[in-house]
Amino acid sequence: MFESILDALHTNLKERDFRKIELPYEFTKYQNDDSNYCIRNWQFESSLYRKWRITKLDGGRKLQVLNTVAYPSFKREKPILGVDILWFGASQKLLAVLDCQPLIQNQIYLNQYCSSLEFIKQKYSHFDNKKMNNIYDSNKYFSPWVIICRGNKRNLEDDLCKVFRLFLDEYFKLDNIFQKNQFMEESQVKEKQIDYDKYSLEKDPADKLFKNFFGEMWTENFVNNFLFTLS
Ligand code: BLA
Repeated sequence: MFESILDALHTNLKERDFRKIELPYEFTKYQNDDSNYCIRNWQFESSLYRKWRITKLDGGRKLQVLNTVAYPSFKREKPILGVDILWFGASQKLLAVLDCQPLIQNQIYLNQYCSSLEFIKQKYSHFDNKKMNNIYDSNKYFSPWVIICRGNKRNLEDDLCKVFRLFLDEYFKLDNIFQKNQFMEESQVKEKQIDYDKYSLEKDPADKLFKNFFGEMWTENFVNNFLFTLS
């Protein structure tokens, strides 16, 4: 599942001269003992992005996940791209979260870097769910325009890929429009990206899943050396 999204992302990164980073074999592809769960990961970098990571978790009919995070270079104050898409087979429920994750909550910064997501939410009203549960703080590294869909198979099949493509376009557009920092110094950007990884490590509900599927040791290594390297 989510192959078309993964293809769109890979194509975009290739066109924009991203370099693929070779990962340790245990991150490239890893399966649990009875092969019910298989995780694959990719990492890229470019002159503008210090790290772009992609994770695809295939749990057959039970669970499908696509997660991707883009960290711009420390020289750039641009938001982090954050995407978490989950399909729960048993309940036939989709959870999709896409955001230009702001480094600071300054109103002018938010308007400048995140507000372009508004038109996507207007166009695809099922993706205009504003409610976050209690895992993350909606005022920390989330924008007021975070795209959230708590949906069904129809949203998955009809809209998800279109929403993802529009979202990616908007995120890349920021590279052309805002080439100079206006709000932050390099050292502050670095500080915020470190804090983002620490915060995400603390909050990410995926940890429990991974430990169940792939064991404690593999998960510790994966979380510290792939997902949240700066933590
Ligand atoms: C929720 N993400 C979740 C949940 C799980 C994952 C199990 C809880 C689902 C539920 O509510 O039942 C799973 N997250 C994963 C997996 C990975 C992962 C498997 O990172 C693999 C790497 N999460 C992110 C990013 C964003 C994000 C980058 O990793 C930002 C867009 C958001 N995930 C996010 C949000 C929720 C969520 C907002 C809902 C929780 C809430 O409402 O507070």
